[in-house]
Amino acid sequence: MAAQASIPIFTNLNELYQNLGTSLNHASVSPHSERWNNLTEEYVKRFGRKPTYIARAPGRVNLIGEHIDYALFGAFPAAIEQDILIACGPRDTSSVPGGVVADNLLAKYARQEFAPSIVPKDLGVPDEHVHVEGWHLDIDTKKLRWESYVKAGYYGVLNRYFTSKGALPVPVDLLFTGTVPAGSGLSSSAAMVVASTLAFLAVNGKLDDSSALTKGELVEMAMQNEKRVGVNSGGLDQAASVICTTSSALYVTFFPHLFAQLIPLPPGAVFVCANTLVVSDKVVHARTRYNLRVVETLVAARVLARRLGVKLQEEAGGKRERVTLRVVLGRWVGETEETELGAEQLKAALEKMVEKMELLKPDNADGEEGVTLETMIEWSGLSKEEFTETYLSWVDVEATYFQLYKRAKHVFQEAALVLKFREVCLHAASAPDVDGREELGALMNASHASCRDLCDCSCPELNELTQLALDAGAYGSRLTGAAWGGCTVSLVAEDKVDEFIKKVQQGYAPFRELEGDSLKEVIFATKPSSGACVYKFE
Ligand code: NG1
Ligand code: MG
Repeated sequence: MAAQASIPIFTNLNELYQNLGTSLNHASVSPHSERWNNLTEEYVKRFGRKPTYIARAPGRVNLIGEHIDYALFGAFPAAIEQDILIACGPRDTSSVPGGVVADNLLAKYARQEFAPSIVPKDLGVPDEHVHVEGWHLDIDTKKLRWESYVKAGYYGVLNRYFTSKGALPVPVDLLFTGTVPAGSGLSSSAAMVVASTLAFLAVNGKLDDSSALTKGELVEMAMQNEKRVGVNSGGLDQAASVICTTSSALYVTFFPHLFAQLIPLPPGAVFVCANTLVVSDKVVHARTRYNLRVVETLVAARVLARRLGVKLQEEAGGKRERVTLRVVLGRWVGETEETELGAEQLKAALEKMVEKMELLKPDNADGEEGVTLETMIEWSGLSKEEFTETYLSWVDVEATYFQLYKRAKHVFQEAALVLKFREVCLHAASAPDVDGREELGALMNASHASCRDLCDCSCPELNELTQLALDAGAYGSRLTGAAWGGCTVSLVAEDKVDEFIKKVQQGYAPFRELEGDSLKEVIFATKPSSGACVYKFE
């Protein structure tokens, strides 16, 4: 299984460049060497010695399956060429143990210095690897700060591998460079966290032996790490950034545990990303957007369980459960550990469940199809205190009306679309006469509609850009990532890409004046890139 593989460590740059593949966005055959060499040279200039490693993690484009990873349903991302690179090396040993100097080639991200401290117990998000005492780093969860992602990556490494008694973490110098646009839905944040996690692992000698982490373990670690920034995300981005390869997209699912399957895309299918240029600041808006979706989805799962007669753990004498929609679905159709639902059965169950969504619709909606906090608490069957402890104490959210019906319906429908998308790709790969692109396009359009109307994570510019893409001949087009801005992804015939890009450029006002590299930064074709890796200087 793809998640069991070990993390690639290269000692030969040509092999590494080959693994990264050719670029769709640069004319030169080896577009990589310039960036990697430049980063190394700058490191030497700034820190006075060569780095010992460079860690790389790519951004990703999610082709379908939005806002369902945290309900533990599968998504379908591919890694993209745009990535984060971190050159790193130990500082002289007289520095503070574990102290970090983090510098960035982009001048707008100012140099940061910080050091971890040992605290009696973990102060952040609970983490199974944190022992009685834990390492602590101050992370600002109210503002978007670039070093927060560096600290988040460091957190897991510190608390998994170091105690106050054994060997201490080495002090490190880091130099960052990146090509994933921030706030564009292409997951610069996960690329930052994954690359940082890898850099700290590498400098501390934790990748040296063959018993080092598997890709799956790195994903789990990066997932925990990224939560420290204040967004309660699922694992889609980290899985894509770590596990993807140049030949395929990734079907990744999270129940009962992380499972990743590489799936080839049909020949002649090119995915074009177009950036609305509306920057989505997920951290600042987390309480009314992303984290609110997480809470709405979880509460919907509890209410649905009660209304379908699905048993919660506490009814069998267990602890109060924060059940997910995936778990409710499984229990509803009698899934057990031994009879885990296959893709076909899961799709059938999802379709049956979508029919049940009326159960979540209020007779007298307080607002649209939404309900107030009071109604929601009543529906949950919990006291106000119990409800707060289970659903609100670990996350900050705000809404007048909570949309349980719309969110749950989105999740089940979208999860079914992902399975259909996967099926079409597999079918097209096994039968040369099957094209598949029209069908994939239709599924992407359905997903966009659901994100727009039920998940409410679109915005006027995303709707405009997807429509322009369809008018310009795309098979399908949708928003990608958490959204409320950021990018669209469109499925386009390989031989029509240039024409497509021209048409969209003419249609979308913010693109009209752009040319050359500035245009390529906002609308570009992608093909799957390879996942995270490390280069070791010898
Ligand atoms: P982006 O696009 O990186 O903000 C977020 C979440 C994912 C997933 C998608 C929506 C993070 C790190 N990632 O992605 O887990 O829920 O939104 O499908 O927050
Ligand atoms: Mg992100």
